[in-house]
Amino acid sequence: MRDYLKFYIDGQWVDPIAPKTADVINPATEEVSGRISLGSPADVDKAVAAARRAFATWSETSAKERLEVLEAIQAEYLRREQELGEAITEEMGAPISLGCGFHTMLGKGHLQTAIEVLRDFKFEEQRGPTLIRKEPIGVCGLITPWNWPMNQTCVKIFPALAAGCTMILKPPQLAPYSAHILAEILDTAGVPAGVFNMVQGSGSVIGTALSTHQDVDMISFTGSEPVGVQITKDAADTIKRVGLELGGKSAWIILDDAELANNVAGATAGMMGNSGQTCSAGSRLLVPNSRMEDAVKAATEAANGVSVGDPKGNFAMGPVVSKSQYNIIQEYIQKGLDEGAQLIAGGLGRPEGLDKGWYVKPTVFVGNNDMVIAREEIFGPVLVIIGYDDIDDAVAISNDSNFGLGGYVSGTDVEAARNIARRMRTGAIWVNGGFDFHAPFGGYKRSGNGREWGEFGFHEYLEVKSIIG
Ligand code: TAP
Repeated sequence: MRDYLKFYIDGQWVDPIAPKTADVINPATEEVSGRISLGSPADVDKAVAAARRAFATWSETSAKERLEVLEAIQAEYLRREQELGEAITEEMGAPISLGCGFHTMLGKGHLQTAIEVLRDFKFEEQRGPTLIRKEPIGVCGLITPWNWPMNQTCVKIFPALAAGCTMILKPPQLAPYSAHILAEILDTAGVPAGVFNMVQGSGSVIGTALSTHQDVDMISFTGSEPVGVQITKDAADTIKRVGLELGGKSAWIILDDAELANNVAGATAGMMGNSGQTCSAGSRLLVPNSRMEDAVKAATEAANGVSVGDPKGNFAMGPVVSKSQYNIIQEYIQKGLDEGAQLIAGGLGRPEGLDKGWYVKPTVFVGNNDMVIAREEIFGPVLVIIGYDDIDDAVAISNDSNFGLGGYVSGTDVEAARNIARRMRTGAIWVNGGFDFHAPFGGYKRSGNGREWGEFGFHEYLEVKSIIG
C-alpha cells in the first residue's frame, strides 16, 4: 500500500491544509493500492505564493546554473527509473515491460532533450536595431492526464525549468504515484525551494484553482477536449496563456504500393499498445478498397494475436485505467455494433479467463468515416478500418475529423508518402515509422493549440520582448 498523503510545496513535504483522502485503485485487480490527499484551493494558494517567490531568483539564474540542476535531476531519475516504471504499472495498468520501458524512457528522453536544447538555446538575439529577448513567462500551472504519466509531466516540467519558470504540478488522481516519485526526484536533486511544487487532488478543485488564479501566468494542459474548453474559459478572466494538448482520431493511411499484411498488422498491434490509451494512436486505419479483404485478414490475425493479461506478467496489453474508462469503451463497442460496423476481432466484454480487472478485448471494426466510432475518440483498444478509392479520397477521409493530432502514412515511395503527409491537417505525421524527441508535437483543430517536445516546447514557456534602439 502506498500512502502518498503529503504535497510538495516550497521545498518541503507538507500536509494538506484540510485533510481529505482518496483511494487509488489498481486497474488490474480492482483493489485499493494506496491513498493520496485531495487538496483544496488554499493549498494551491500556498503553492502559487511559493512559486511566485521563487520566480524572482530562478528566472534570473543563468542557463549554466539551470543545466546543472537538470543534470542533477537526470542522475536521480536514472537511479529511480525502475521504481517509476513499477509505479506506472500499478497506477494505470501498463504492462511492466512498457512501464519500465517506453513509459519511463519518454520521461528520460524529454529530460535529455531539455538539456540539449538549453545548451544551445539563444535567449537573446539582435535583429537590426532590435534586441529580442526570450524571458520565462512566470508561474505555470501544469495539469496532466494518466495515460502516459511520465511523458506528460516530463514534457512540461523540464522545458519549463529550463526556460526559468516556476510551477505547480496537478497530477491525475488516477495515476498519482509516478508524479509523487518524480517530485521526490526533484527534491533530492536539489531543485531550489518553490521552483517546483506539486498539489494532488481533483481537477475540478485544484485544476480550477490554478486556471482561475490571479497569480498564475500560464496553464499547460494535456487531457480531454471538454476539460480543455473549460480551462480556456476559466483562464479567460486573467488573460493567462493556455497551452492545450487534447485528443485525437488519427488516420493511418496504407498506400497502394505498401507491403500490406505487415503494415496492417503493425498498425493494429500499435493501436492496442498502452490499451489504446494514446492520444496520437492511429485509430482510423485507411486501406485501399481494392485490398480490403487482405487487410481484414491481417488485422484480425494481429488483433487476435495480442496477448492480454496481468500487467506484471508477460503480456502485450494490460487493463484500461479504470471502471469508468472500461464502461465508456464498452459503450463505444456497442455503438459500433448498433450502427452496423462489421466486427472482425474482439467485441464486448472481457477477454476469456479475465474476470477481474478492467481488461478489454483488442477490437477491430470495418466501418465508414461517418460512424460515431470513427468520429469520436474512444481512448481504448478499438480500431476502425475504412476503405478508400484513391489518394484524394484517403486524404479527404483523413482530414474529415474534428481532431488533428497525429497521422501515419505507410508506402514504398517515400516522397509520395511525404506529399500525402503535407496534405494532412494534423500536427505530426509519421512516414513509415520513426521517432524524434526534437520533433514538435501538438494538435490542429480540436486537438489543441500547443507545441511540446524539443525546442518548440521551450517557446510555450517564454515571453518575447523587444528592446529597440
Ligand atoms: P481529463 O479528464 O481531461 O483530465 C486531464 C487532467 O485534467 C486531470 O489531471 C484532471 O484531473 C484534470 N481536470 C479535470 N477537470 C478539470 C477542470 N475543470 N479544470 C482543470 N483541470 C481539470 O483527461 P484524461 O481522461 O485524464 O486523459 C485522457 C484525454 O487526454 C484524452 O482525450 C487524450 O486524448 C488526451 N491526451 C492528449 C494528449 C496530447 S499530447 N494531446 C496526451 C495524452 C492524453 P482529475 O485528476 O480529477 O482527473
